[in-house]
Amino acid sequence: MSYWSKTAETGSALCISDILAVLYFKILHINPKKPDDFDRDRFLLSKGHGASALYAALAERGFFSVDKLKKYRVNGGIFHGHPSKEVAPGIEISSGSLGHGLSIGAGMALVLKKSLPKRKVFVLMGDGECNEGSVWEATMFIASHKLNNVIAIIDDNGFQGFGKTSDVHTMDLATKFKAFGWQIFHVDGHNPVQLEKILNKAKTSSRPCVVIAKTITGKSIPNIENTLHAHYYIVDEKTHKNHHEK
Ligand SMILES: Cc1ncc(C[n+]2csc(CCOP(=O)(O)OP(=O)(O)O)c2C)c(N)n1
Repeated sequence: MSYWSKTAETGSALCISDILAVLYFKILHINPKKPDDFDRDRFLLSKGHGASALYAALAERGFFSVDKLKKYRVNGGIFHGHPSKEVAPGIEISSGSLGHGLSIGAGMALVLKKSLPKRKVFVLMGDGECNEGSVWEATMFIASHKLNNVIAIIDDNGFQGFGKTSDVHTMDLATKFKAFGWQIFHVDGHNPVQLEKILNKAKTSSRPCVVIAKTITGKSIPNIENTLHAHYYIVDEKTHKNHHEK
């Protein structure tokens, strides 16, 4: 999709693709034929700039046809660089302005807890996104309302827009979430078996959970993996061909 549209944020999408594959094929209680069914789990992509991974997961899961992915970020296209709820079924929220997904998820979880407590709200955030103060207001709110139907997932790739996350703002995410009363899980964000196991465990917790997933920005394109450049990289002809031939 990056190659067709000649647009970036490639690394930010590749690092969450394994997480989305496990969520959409193993974890979420959803029905592509009834995308608005109240009795469904919700998945909120709070780090909206990883949108291409979300569109691909929704297409593969049958919410719309895979050909539509060619309509990503092109003139006359359908899919924007950040998700818009209106453009296709299965997109739960419009996102892109970082730091809002967990608050929106908190509201959804509060309603669901009263009406359908077994349904979960999953919110995927970036590690850099967790610099936003609103994330911590939501964290407090969720703990204080005992919303154990919230599962936050942090894409912990160690990078954000302008550098390494540890250089921009030192934060021990696990200690912080723990201090607010959340249950913490660590997982390799590229190991589908482990991801499935941990996410299923988080579903049975009596507390709100955060799954800190160690990921690699630019995963699967060796020359950009684990670099800041992955964020801005546009897939070139050679890389596109290599991946197609595989
Ligand atoms: C409120 C807000 N501020 C700034 C941006 C610009 N921005 C887009 S992506 C990004 C980096 C986010 O880092 P992280 O959450 O770690 O995502 P990753 O780099 O891992 O994809 C920033 C600052 C934004 N989208 N929203």
